[in-house]
Amino acid sequence: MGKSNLLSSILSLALLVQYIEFLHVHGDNGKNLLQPKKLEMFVDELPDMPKLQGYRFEDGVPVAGNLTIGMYDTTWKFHRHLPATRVFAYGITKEMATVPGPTIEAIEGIPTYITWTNHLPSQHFLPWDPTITTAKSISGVPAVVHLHGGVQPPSSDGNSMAWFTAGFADTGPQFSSPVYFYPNFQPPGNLWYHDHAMGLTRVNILAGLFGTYRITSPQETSLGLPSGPLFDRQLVLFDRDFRTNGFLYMNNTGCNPSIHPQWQPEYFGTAIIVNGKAWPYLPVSRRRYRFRILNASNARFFSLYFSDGTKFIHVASDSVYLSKPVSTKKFLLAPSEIADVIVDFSESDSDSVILLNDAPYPYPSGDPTDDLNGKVMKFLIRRSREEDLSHVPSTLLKYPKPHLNEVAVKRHIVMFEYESKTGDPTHLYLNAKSFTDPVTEMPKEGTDEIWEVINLTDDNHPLHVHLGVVSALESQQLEDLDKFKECMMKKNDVKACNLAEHVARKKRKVARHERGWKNVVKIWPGTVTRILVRFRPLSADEKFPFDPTAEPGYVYHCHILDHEDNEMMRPFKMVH
Ligand SMILES: *[C@@H]1O[C@H](CO)[C@@H](O)[C@H](O)[C@H]1NC(C)=O
Ligand SMILES: *[C@@H]1O[C@H](CO)[C@@H](O)[C@H](O)[C@H]1NC(C)=O
Ligand SMILES: *[C@@H]1O[C@H](CO)[C@@H](O)[C@H](O)[C@H]1NC(C)=O
Ligand SMILES: CC(=O)N[C@H]1CO[C@H](CO)[C@@H](O)[C@@H]1O
Ligand SMILES: [Cu+2]
Repeated sequence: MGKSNLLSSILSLALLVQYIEFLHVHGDNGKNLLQPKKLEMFVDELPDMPKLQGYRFEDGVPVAGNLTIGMYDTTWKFHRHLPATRVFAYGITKEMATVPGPTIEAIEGIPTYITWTNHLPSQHFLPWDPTITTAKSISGVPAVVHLHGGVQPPSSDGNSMAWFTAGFADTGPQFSSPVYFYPNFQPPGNLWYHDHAMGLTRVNILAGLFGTYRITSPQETSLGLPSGPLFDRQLVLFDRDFRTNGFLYMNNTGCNPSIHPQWQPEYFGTAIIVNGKAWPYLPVSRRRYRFRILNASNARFFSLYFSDGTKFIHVASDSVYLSKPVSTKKFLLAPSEIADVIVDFSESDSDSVILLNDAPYPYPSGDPTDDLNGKVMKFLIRRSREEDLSHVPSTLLKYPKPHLNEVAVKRHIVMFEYESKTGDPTHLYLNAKSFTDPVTEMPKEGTDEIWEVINLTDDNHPLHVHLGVVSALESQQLEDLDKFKECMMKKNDVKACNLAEHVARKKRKVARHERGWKNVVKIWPGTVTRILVRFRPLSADEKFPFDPTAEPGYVYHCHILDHEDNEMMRPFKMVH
């Protein structure tokens, strides 16, 4: 046995010992699960996460800012009647770490440098799965941060293989620098940062590694929307299950345990958490508020509406403003999608209103919601009316419209799910390729591309493309699906399988509040969805203010975290 073989055997053995120890501690598999109905609703006030400025002032002028944010092994109270829960959380210090992490505030055009540090322990406390393609280290829990919606160079994009452990003791093959550079050379809007380590994203985010990031600009301020810490709030929604002792619960038996001992295709929790509290309440005044609603669930879709029919006025979706406000009574948010809405409580007749959810899970064909996961949070509306100088202008911020005649390339992206003999999913691929297969997509900087995304599965997969912004154009149902799917499973060739013959005539229109530029597009089951991907800034510039062709490139993936980890993610490489 060669030296390196011996070394790798010792490493595998050490990991195995660590893993058996883990199962010993966490192997009760569902015993002592907390009945979520024991948690009284609307007793904790909605917290606001700490804010960090991603810029500094020099002589009264904002200039580039430097932050150091750590990942800590700490605890968090998710409900006043629940013991403190062990979490992994982002913060300036361990004492200041929160779930979600601090909100980072940046200014358009003023760069932010962030040094991300890892203070996580040697072992994870959630059931990761060593049999999927995953980052592994005996020196600690691998982690790496991706700023979702951010336009940043490849080395600062949080490539899944650029992970590192505590003290940078061990690093993934694509790791280059501990300092990340965020140019903020993009329009004002809502972003979020979260863990992106290969094969561990679902467990690291479930453990608490995510937070929001917003970019503002003077142009945005002049719109006159509700503003300031009281009236412009983040609402970060996610779902979790707990044990009676407060521990996070994640089933540690996979759906195909003989193939993948732990991996499950979708995590759902019964308790609905907003800004780190289960079913919180927020006292509000009779006036307009702005809510930036992020779905940070692993797999739960939210279809949100108010108990009294109060409307949402959408002003932006994901990281980009809409050109005009769009009013809805109900809307669907996929994992990692962001809705930025204005809500006017002065229109309400009652003194409280509940934010409800009725999206089946998995979406769209799973179980209906119930009394617990059908409720999100409560707003207590004060009697007195308050002066409200905010307003919603009839036009917001305008960006270049998708131009089909400028399209350089058309690609097909096909979503596959593979099953074991028992019919349970084993893994998911894009274009029938694993993450580690060689790069097949090489978009040219400064161009637009059409991607026809074909969903051959039963789930709605939110597709996320790093660096580029996307715009859904239309989607069409696929007919005679079984035949097409069978052919694709064998040949993986849309031409040979006569895609055109399977596309229904009728086109499904994109919802009005989703017609702008986005970072995540919902791909409905059994459809072909045409999306425009813009590989250039949203300004008039054709080039990014950095070299997007550098290593390690970028990725695109499904944003159901359990899918992304196994392995609904592919690399792409920009070229000049
Ligand atoms: C955990 O998952 C396994 C496999 O899918 C399932 O049989 C079991 O019932 C689950 N346990 C709980 C407590 O849900
Ligand atoms: C901020 O970080 C960058 C990159 O490491 C460095 O070049 C710069 O000098 C730092 N600025 C300050 C004020 O610390
Ligand atoms: C959040 O996103 C997940 C994953 O895409 C999705 O399953 C879930 O329905 C979304 N929830 C809400 C409230 O939008
Ligand atoms: C090709 C394929 O499997 N399509 C499925 C997509 O999703 C729909 C709705 O869930 C299913 O009915 C199709 O069979
Ligand atoms: Cu998916």
